[in-house]
Amino acid sequence: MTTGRHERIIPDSRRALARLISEVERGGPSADQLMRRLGAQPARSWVVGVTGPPGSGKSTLVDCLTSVARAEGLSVGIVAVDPTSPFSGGAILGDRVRMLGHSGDPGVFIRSMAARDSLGGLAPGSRDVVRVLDAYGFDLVILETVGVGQTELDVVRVADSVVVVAVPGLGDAVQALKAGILEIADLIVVNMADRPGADRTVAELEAMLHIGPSQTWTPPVLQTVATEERGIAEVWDALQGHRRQLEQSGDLVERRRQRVETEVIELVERELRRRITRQIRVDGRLAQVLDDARNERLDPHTAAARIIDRVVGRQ
Ligand SMILES: Nc1nc2c(ncn2[C@@H]2O[C@H](COP(=O)(O)OP(=O)(O)OP(=O)(O)O)[C@@H](O)[C@H]2O)c(=O)[nH]1
Ligand SMILES: [Mg+2]
Repeated sequence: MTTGRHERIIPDSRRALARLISEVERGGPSADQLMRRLGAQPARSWVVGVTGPPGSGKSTLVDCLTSVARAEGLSVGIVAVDPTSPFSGGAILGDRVRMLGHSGDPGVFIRSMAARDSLGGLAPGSRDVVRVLDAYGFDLVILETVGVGQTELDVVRVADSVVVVAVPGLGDAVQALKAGILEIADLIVVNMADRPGADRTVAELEAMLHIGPSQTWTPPVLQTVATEERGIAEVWDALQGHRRQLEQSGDLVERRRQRVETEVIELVERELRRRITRQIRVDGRLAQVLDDARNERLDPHTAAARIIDRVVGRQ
């Protein structure tokens, strides 16, 4: 499955791949070097993001989708971002246990990683991990993130197709809309349809979708019972349909270009933040500016402008 171009960087064995990913995940200069050596490769994997509230059945659904993909002969790389939220009790173990069905399969690679961003954002290294899995040659890469805070919105920065998982009842559909999640959904799955209220939740979600601006793609709202593998074929078909639409409309290329642009900007921001933080530590004048702001001798805007002028130069 190794691509010729990256043979020296991307290993053949799973164990070596796992080590490489750990290195990427740790971040820092060596991860940065590694990602540079990987080069500007065209994305080849189809990246599907699965997000939704804690415990909505995302991992179970990912497991089902993996089975379908394997039956079609596709190799699958899975990244499950472990939440750091208080709702997450047992999630790490849960993911591992449920995914054991595929653990002996050489066509499936499963990786759990921590969402280190305390604000609930996507783990900074997850995009790089997806890129490594892509370079390794997985046909399908699935990224599971828990929809808490920003994470569920961040997944769109990595995925080609975004599946939002909801569950029946309790106004969850409305909650989801509040988080702005419907705007990023390419497909909405009401899982646990064996529970009461699934039809109503579907109707609510569909009604919300129709309020939005007219788009080239209206996200289908589907029902599943992931534990019984019910509705999975329909989800898979809808995903294929979305992919075809992305390819035919040219949106896939556009999405990916947009993502790379965002990534570059984010890398610049991160590096600048690192430099500024470091310089404040070693440069007495900068520390003084900060101190003046803290003690209200200087307004925050002026203080920020002075720090920027000194670190990156005046515009
Ligand atoms: N009744 C019912 N239970 C389900 C269904 N899908 C999943 N579950 C159960 O719901 C629980 C949570 O499922 P997970 O797949 O771990 O959910 P998750 O969204 O990945 O959970 P987190 O990663 O912790 O956010 C498990 O006990 C599953 O067996 C379903 O369709 N119906
Ligand atoms: Mg899970």
